[in-house]
Amino acid sequence: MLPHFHVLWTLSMIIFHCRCSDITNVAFGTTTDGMPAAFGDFDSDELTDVFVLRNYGKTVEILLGHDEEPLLRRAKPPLQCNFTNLITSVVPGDFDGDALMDFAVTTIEKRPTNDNSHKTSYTSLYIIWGGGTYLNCSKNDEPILHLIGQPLALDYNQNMIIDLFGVDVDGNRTFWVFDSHRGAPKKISMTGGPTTELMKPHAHAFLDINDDYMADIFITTKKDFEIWYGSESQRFVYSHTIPHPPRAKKIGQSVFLDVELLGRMDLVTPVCYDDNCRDSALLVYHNGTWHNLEVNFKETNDNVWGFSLREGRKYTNVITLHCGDFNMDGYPDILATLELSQTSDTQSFLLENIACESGCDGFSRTYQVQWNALQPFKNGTVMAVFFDFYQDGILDVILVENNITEYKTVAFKNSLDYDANFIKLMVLTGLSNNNNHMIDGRVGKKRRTYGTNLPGPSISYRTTTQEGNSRHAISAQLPQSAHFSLNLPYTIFGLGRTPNFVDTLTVGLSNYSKDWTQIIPNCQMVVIPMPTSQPSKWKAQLFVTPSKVILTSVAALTGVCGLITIIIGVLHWKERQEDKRERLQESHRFHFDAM
Ligand SMILES: [Ca+2]
Ligand SMILES: [Ca+2]
Ligand SMILES: [Ca+2]
Ligand SMILES: [Ca+2]
Repeated sequence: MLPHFHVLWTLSMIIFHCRCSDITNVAFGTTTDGMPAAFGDFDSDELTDVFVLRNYGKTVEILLGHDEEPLLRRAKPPLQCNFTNLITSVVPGDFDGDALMDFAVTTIEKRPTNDNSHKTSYTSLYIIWGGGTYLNCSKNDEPILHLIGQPLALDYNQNMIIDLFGVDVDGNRTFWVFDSHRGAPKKISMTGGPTTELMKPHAHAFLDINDDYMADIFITTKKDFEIWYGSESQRFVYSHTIPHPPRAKKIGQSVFLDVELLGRMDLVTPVCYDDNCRDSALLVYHNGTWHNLEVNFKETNDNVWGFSLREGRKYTNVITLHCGDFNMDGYPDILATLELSQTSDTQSFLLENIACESGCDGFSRTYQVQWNALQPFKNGTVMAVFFDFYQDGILDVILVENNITEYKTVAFKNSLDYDANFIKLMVLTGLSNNNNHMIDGRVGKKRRTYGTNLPGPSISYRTTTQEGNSRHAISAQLPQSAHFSLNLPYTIFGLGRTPNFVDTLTVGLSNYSKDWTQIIPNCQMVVIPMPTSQPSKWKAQLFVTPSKVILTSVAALTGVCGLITIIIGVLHWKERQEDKRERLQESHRFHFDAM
């Protein structure tokens, strides 16, 4: 009886799978001291890897994604580089066009407390050249360039080699354009517009703002926000400024989101109307004015929370929002870290995008703090960011917990109680290199890589919902790269319960675009936009992910088969017993007859 019970128990575990949300062990194993700094698929196996900082922020290491536990683990030998100074940012990208992922690392020297001039706090930038399976750590005394503050990753000249934008040591706005020679990048000044001093920390972004499929630049300055439109001939042309939100004492990191699910990128900015953020708000810039979404930060017990902003602290030194569709209804949700006071524990919360009943400055959507959505993770979380651990299109969450002195990563599994549909899409640089070794694919197939993280593409879809309404959504890939913005290298669109095909999916970059029609939901799509100027030749690789319903059906079917086998076995055994008995009776009868 015992083995049968065991089988049934296992089956029920598969069917009514565990709703445990804390998957730290499954996700990280014992490596929980790596602070997430950036995402990218370093080894080109289609599983996203995490760039983490260890050793008090002086070592950068790549935790490779796996499809078995632990889902993120150290490579053997470890993919890591050590620095003498504190690492401030990590920017993955292909900086030499060999189709393999490299990454930029910025470090900063702590300046003496009595020195307020920026001259002593140069940022040193190093490029770590990647070889697919190994790293070429650069020497600490040989940074490739110096700058002030952190850079923004973009592709200045649309050659799929990643370039950088920032402030040079003389205080000028500068592009650093990389080529295939792995030498010092070409310096190009940004000219033809305002020269206002840039905000530090900044929330610069590289994305298509005016819907021409050419990525533009959004720049945060000390006075206002600037928009520079991308153009084929002159690269970037100054367009206009957006005023800072009026009366805001603190301005957090802006993000671009399709808040109302109308296929429009809105500028969303967290602000505080007082110095210590007891009076926090989430604003959206639309039609020339700032709208207050009137987010209610008051808990049911009357505690009023505000954005956490603590100078010099990991992750909370700026107000950062991390975006993704948590409940797969199509509307982008937000993860933010809040606090009750400057001395209380901080806590990261889900801000769910919900319909606005009244108010919200005329906006049809607002955000509602879900106080318990990330249970059991509560006190002391300083950062939360979306990550798809199981490659199933459902965004889970990586959190960082701070217990007095220690920082520790934990993982939260998002268990939706319904079968939501999605589309997951990643646009690669499309570069390939015949000199590269073939890479082991996940299904044992060897293949060449098609490049890596690409900032700037715009991704949108149009479809008709089950209710017959048309729906248009838009997203930008990797628009930001500095100050732990932790953008994922792919886009996930939640489609709600709509199991229909998506009518049109559009990918646009470098002034070109391509439509794909009738896309099946629950597929993961990788777009290879090569050659850039001939969209008809752009390729898309599809990976279909079986939905939960199918998996449950398979499990149920297996269960039924198992049950039938057991019944057959039992009946068979009974029949044999009966036969035996009959034979015995027969033989008895025979003896009796013979007598
Ligand atoms: Ca990988
Ligand atoms: Ca490279
Ligand atoms: Ca370039
Ligand atoms: Ca949502």
